[in-house]
Amino acid sequence: MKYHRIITVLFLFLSLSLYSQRSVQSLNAAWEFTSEVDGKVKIVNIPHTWNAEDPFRDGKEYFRGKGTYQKTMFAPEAWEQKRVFLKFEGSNQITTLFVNNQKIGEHRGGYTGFVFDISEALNLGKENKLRIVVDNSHNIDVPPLDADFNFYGGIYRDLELIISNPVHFEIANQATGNILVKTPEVSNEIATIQVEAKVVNNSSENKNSLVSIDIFDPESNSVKTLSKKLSLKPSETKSLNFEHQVKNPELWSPDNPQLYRIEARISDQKSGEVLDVFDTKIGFHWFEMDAEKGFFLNGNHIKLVGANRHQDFKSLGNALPNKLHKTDYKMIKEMGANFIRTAHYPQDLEVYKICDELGLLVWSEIPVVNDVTDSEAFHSVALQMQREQILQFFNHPSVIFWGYMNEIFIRLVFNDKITEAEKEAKIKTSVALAEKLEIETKKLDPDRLSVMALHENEIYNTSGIADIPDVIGWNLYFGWYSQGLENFGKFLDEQHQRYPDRPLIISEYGPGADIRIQTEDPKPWDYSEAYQLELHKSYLNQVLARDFVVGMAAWNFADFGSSFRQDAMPYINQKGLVNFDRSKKDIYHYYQARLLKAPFIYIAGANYEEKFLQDENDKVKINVFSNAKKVTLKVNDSLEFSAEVKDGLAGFELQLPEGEHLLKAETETASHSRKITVNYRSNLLSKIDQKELLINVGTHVNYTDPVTKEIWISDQEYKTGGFGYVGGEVFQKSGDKFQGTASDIEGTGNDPLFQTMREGIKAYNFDVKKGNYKVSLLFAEPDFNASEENIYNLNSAEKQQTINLRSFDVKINGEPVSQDLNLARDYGRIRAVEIFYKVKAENGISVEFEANSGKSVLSGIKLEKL
Ligand code: GCB
Repeated sequence: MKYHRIITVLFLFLSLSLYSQRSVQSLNAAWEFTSEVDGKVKIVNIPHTWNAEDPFRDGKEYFRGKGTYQKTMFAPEAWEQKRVFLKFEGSNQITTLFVNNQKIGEHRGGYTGFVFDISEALNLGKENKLRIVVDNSHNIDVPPLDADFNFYGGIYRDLELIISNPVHFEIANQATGNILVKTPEVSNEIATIQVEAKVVNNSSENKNSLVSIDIFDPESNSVKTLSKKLSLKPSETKSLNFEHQVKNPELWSPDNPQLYRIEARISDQKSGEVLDVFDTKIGFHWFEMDAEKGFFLNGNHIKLVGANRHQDFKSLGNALPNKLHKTDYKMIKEMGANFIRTAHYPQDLEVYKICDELGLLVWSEIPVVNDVTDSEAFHSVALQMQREQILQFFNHPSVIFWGYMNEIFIRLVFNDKITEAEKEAKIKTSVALAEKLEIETKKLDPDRLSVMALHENEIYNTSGIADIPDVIGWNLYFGWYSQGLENFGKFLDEQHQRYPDRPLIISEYGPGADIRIQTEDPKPWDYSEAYQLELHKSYLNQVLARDFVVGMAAWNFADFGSSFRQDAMPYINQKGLVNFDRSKKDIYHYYQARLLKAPFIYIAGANYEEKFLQDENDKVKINVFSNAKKVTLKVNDSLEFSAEVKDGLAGFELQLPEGEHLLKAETETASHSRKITVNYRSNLLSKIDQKELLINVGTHVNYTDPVTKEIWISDQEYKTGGFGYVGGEVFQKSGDKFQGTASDIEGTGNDPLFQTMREGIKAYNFDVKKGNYKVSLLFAEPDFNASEENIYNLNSAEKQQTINLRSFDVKINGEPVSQDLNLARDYGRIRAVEIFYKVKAENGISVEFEANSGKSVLSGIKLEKL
């Protein structure tokens, strides 16, 4: 008991002594939340968004409007001598704070932090009413106006209550309490530190204090203490500057991210009482950019290779606990990357901290994406965002680029209704804004590089906008939105030749990939993991072959939510190297093989363990990713093969009998195993008693249903004695995309299975033995263009709204089973329809399709023995 009391007293003493300085605590728990959606009161915790689900259910119709958070907070009398602040790390996108019904302030913009001083509005010794109204409606004066990601509304990052002494380092401004530490000159021998601290006196008395700066090295040894006396009049704020030169600094780099610590302190001159303490970590480095040779850090050349990262996560929207932010960046580092772009907005503070610690170089940018409003208000919010990101993340050595625009002309280029005059005006206001942002960036931070990302269009050159920043980022999608992987390198060479003084970086590239879709014969837009590998491998090689290309950032580290997308998985952009829940796609491991220095080996095909070969003469293709020169592959611990590794990949072609096989890939120092199962297509009908046969009609890819685990194998033409289609052709909505239709198929989660189909098909035959069978046919009426507004997908074929109703009869072995089957009329367009028929077969099964109008279609077929 006694012991317990001592602990309590000690605790009180400790917390009081801390409390006499600055107290920072979260104010995340238990807010009463209501939104305009239903007006119902819910109790929620921050981080919170009201859009965690609806963008994935309602697409573009997801709720954008107002949400209100309320709670009461008791303000003790002891706060009489204090200042009280609310610090928001991020709230999307216009946030208004009321305390006891008095409006304290409003903040515009959803991706940077901001602080409100609520001291004057509080009733001490009483409960106080806090009300925060957050609005994520489209607002023409707040960027982003339009983008390929969801604008999740809510207070989605931590909310802090800060209680400070009246004399403190400034908290309520755009830097949200950050003290700026500059390192203008760094070499191996010496590093200059300049600390700029603003000290505020919020009291009604003159205050004499001592401000000191302690510098600690990465091993926590004190390097230097600097101090200055400061006298402040009531309500006065003064800036203090300190400078010190550190000899033989331990430099920061991705391989060796050494961090120094600065502790800034204000104490009362007379009593010595500590009034405020602020801690920040810094790193020493210097860098240069050369349009011919690329990026140099601390005198060493570094090819920047990494990824872009969106901040949302499956089922959470953008309201992530800090742990998940950290996990993402750890995964990026473990992939071997040294570079990250926080596309398309500043991210959680935690992100910059973890990048400092892990050694990841950062391109941080503000969300001026796709379009600009020609208004003073829009320009000023954009400028404010840039100021906030620079001031808030200033000290982080990981940041090397400040970005301020992404594909700013893309809306313009795809808008055929815009007049020439309107176009000119748009270009003018965009260039004017870029110029202002450039000036502001350099004014605040002359030592870092400015950058913007462009899409593949001449308008960036002709408008002059590409001449404004230090570095140009190209978002290039050759092999996806435009054709030909090799055109990527050609485009870069041409740009470099025309603009030899312009440093170029590849700010985005990548195809959509869905782990349910597998093939050994990849084609653009089939969403297979194999095509993802082909594209990334080619881009990596083309960048590594060009010294003048500063680096590359894959689009995207993870799949992310995008309400207007109708890809293989509706409402999700699937260009991630990992899935929306961060489970890894194969390509993640390919990057490991290309980038890691530690021994690495991985047998590709985590989602492709069941193989369907033609027969015993056919071969299984196995890719092993490794950074060794040579790898061996053991099969069932008996056979052994070896192959050279080229571009991180060793390819094996194995002739294997049907059944399960254990593969073990080895180098001298690493190994990896995987089981595969081999099936021969030539035997599938004779084994129909044991296993049903499922065919993904109208496509060259296998599709795995993630729920039933059924594998729908790629289609084949009928040959006597086997199974397959007769007549018709692969349905492709647009010529160069092997995708079928891009629409969200209603009534199924297996969209890709229904999106691809064979049109004009005459029959599907199975040469099976006499018996009772069940034949299931899968259909979807594709003639409806739902992706019209997907500006990234548009091509002329897609623009045509073709709504042809089609009708056809289905017969099985000559017997009519469905007559005048009109999918649109009977089931609706873009809806998954599955019909099974029970069949008595005497001598094989032939499912025949006969069109009455338009062309027949078939998406899938399943044969089961009854
Ligand atoms: C881009 C955009 C990015 C999109 C990406 C895509 O160029 O900058 O926001 O998500 O393309 O996947 O189309």
